[in-house]
Amino acid sequence: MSRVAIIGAGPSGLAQLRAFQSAAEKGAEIPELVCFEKQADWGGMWNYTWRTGLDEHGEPVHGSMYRYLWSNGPKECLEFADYTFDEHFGRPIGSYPPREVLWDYIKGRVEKAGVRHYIRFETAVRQVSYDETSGLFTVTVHDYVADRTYAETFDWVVCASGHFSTPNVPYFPGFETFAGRVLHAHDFRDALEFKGKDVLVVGASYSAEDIGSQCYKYGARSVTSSFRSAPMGYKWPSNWEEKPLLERVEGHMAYFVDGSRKHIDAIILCTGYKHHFAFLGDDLCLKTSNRLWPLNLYKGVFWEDNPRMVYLGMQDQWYSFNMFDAQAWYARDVILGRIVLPSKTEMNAEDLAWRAEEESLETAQEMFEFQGKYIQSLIDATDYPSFDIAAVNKTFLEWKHDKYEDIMGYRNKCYRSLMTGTMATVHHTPWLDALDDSLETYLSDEPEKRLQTVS
Ligand code: FAD
Ligand code: NA7
Repeated sequence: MSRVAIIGAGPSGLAQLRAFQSAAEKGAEIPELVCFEKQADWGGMWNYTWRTGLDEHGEPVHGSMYRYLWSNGPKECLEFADYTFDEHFGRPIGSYPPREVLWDYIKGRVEKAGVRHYIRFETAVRQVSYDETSGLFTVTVHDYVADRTYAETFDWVVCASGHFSTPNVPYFPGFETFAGRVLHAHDFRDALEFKGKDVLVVGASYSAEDIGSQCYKYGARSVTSSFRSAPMGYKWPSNWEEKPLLERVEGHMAYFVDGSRKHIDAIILCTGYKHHFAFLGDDLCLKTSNRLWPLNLYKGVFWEDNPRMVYLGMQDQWYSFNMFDAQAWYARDVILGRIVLPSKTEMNAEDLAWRAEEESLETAQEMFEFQGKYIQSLIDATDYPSFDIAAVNKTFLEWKHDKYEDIMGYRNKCYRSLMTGTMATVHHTPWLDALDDSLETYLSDEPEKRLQTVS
């Protein structure tokens, strides 16, 4: 029997386990699966940790999520086609659930599928190498529970280790003597730390927008966001100012390239992440920036130099959970021999055609439509339940519009499920007033009482 190693039990790795389990449920013979997960529990990024820096075993902390994080897009755009929100919660909920609620949903599907026994927790992958002669991969891991390093061989490796954990940290002159705290978004955990402070966020994408909004919501005195290419351009609250790129800092003063300056207590670098695979050598290692079409991956999944090396979830993400599913189902069918891969030349030609199209995209709408088209091409080839991708694109468009209308209020909006037709319900407390992000409070019927610490 062939053996498949899956690296990581986040949404992508779990999608791979669920894809195989669903085939087995329908009578298929599946390979032996071993999923290595360095954390003690599943859910990847959605499994919150208070830790920063190194974890309890000395491994780099994977988590970049922070307290009070609510979904940054409508849940209707990420819904699993084979396990709906209705099925999980048994009733409609809001469109922008907090992290813990989404984690619960992710767990619900894999608990139902019964795939936990495939996972070796607290086991970090140290090295993956490929032997041309045997055609096998050797995966070397460290089992922290037994404090033992061992190696096993596999026919396929599925790398689902995520790409939002290794921070991209630029340097600005004066950082070494800045009078406040400098941190990257990866290490941000609790906005209350910045209550009453003048906060500078550097960057102009999701993390800058959301971490700045968190700081505003939990009582920062002011928020300044500094962009390199273009401002985010939302209608910010009066104590939020967008500035061009930071030039340098001196004491508590930040200087910007337009010559302006501002008093700052803390700097949060929301400057993105690096695709980083410490366990891979150059022959197997994906090297890319965060973009919609990384090169050398046929179907966005198969490493063209050695297609038995599979990558899931490596694209920049408009779509997330259901895209990982589409990829995992496709990869499963290749591994099961149901789909045969074309020649390397053909794979590469298709890859380059997607890249050329990606490079022609200009607007956000074109970008999520591109990703939707890609997902459609994958699900058309497998038995993953089909869903209305054009309608998901429409929901993305409304979401973009809602954000430009009201950046601090868009999370109060509701959308219809594209899987079940169920309309989301208005949450009992508007997002800006909802300070407790626990599952219990979110799912209760009572409007929230304000957190003692903030009032
Ligand atoms: P991850 O969730 O990162 O999981 C990878 C897993 O691999 C982890 O469990 C990790 O421990 C494990 N791993 C890594 N290296 C090793 C190793 N060497 N050995 C063993 N195991 C290893 N997406 C949305 O759809 N909506 C959102 O609102 C949203 N918000 C986000 C907010 C933040 C702050 C961040 C950082 C991301 C957000 N995302 C959001 C994107 C998020 O990354 C995806 O939703 C999803 O978690 C990606 O799944 P993944 O399995 O590919 O990677
Ligand atoms: P992104 O989306 O990759 O964005 C990174 C941002 O950081 C982007 O605005 C970049 O500016 C900016 N950046 C990168 N390097 C620099 C330097 N040197 N100076 C100034 N600005 C810089 O990462 P995010 O963390 O926002 O989002 C990642 C995921 O986390 C996402 O999926 C969310 O769901 C949560 P640019 O526009 O390139 O000029």
